[in-house]
Amino acid sequence: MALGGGNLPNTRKMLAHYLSPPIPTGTNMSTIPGDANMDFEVNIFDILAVRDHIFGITLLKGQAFANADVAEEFGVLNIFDILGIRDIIFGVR
Ligand SMILES: [Ca+2]
Ligand SMILES: [Ca+2]
Repeated sequence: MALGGGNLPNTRKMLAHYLSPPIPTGTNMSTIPGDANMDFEVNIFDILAVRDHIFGITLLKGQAFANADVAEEFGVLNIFDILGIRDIIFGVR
């Protein structure tokens, strides 16, 4: 198979897209404390998301991590964040 020069521009375009994927704008991103799964609600599913993170099943990243990190120690997700989210759900904090 010859190297198809005609396909090159498209390949480069795809590569550029791969290297710099569109970054979601802040306008539609949840920053609600406790909203670990970024669906604009704080409920049991956020606790499950933090549990999955702690168990290494599905790691939370970026804003999801920041939302989930509601209790000390900050920068770390652990049982205290689960308790903190529970308190948010029950409205006691
Ligand atoms: Ca949520
Ligand atoms: Ca924490």
